[in-house]
Amino acid sequence: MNLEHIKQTDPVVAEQIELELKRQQETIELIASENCTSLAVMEASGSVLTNKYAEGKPHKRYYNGCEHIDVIEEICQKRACELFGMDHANVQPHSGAQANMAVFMATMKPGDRVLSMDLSNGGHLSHGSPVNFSGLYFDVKSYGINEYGEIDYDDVRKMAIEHKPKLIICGASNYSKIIDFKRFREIADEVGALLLADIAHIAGLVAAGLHPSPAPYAHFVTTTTHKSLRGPRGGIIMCKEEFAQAIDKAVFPGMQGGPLEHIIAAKAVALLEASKPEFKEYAAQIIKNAKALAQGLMDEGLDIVGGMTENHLMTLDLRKTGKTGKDMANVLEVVGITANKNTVPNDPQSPFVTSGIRLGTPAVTTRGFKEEDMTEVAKIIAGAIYASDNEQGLKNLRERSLKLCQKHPLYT
Ligand code: DSN
Repeated sequence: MNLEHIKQTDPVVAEQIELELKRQQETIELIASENCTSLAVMEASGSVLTNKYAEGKPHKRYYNGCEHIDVIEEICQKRACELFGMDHANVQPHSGAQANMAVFMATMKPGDRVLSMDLSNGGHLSHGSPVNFSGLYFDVKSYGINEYGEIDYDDVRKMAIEHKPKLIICGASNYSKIIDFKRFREIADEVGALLLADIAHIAGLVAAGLHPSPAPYAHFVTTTTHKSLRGPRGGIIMCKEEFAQAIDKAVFPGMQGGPLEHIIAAKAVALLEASKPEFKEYAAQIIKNAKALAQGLMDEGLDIVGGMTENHLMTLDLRKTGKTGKDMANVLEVVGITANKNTVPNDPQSPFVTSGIRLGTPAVTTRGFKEEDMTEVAKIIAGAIYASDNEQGLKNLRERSLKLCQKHPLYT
């Protein structure tokens, strides 16, 4: 990676970038929401487009000099619509949270009611957490998952009938089963609600046709672009044509100023990459790797919430080991595996401690990990959890994880 100019101008920042590159190269990344972009995506996001103000929409800008920006943004919109089968795309949201915020703004007034998945059951902060704008300004009712780690659709329906929400949100940050978008739409129709599918986590799987698409059912589809879709950090909103104007207005001038056109270019590149046959193979391997990891962990005697995963992630349930998510995520870091603590259903621990660890395979799959590597990763994880106090044992495990990283080099 060429850092020649930063090194001259700001050696302190340059050094930290180099160290971060080394950290990414030498650790096994199992944070389910992270990935490693292509160099093409990175070049676009570090391009001269960062210099340009382009408030407004293609051909309706508040600034001059947008002729190239317009082409890029239109290509990005078109690719998003084609890949996900939706009528309209706004590719300007800076993040997934802002994409969701724009849908709230386009569809509701403060105080209106939303039905969404509870954060501690796998939902997202911006779906109605009391500490987020969504929970502060809207009346939120939440559904969760049952003891099998699944959404109970009958319960969602019951809640929808009881609470009559204006907006129902499906899609999650930590849910390992296939989401039944059709069922959600039937529930929404029964109570006259609009349906938002937030596919941030599974976007790459949906793009590859390996998870059912929400397109025939959802009025709005939001996503981030940096998770399984493997693009730059950012968000996209897609919707049916009838909502296009309201969505565009909510994004700008509703909540954002100038769009990040360098990131929009990088989103366009990522969307093109995601439309290729190689990406379908990549997405299929993400799922195979997740299943191999889950199987490996269960073979080591560990519990997974809901058992076998159906997508790219899973939550390790540590309750029977007597260890906490917080401590074990730190121990995994010692052995060169990055993951995050996560609550499990009916977690006896607080959200800051937790009894679980969320694990996902998009990033390691990008590096080229295959099923046999995931079985080794499962053994390293289990070894670290069972022998978390054995310093020499952890050192040995660290060497094994480093070997896997060297077997699958990143950005070399
Ligand atoms: N923080 C992301 C995740 O880890 O799932 C969601 O925004």
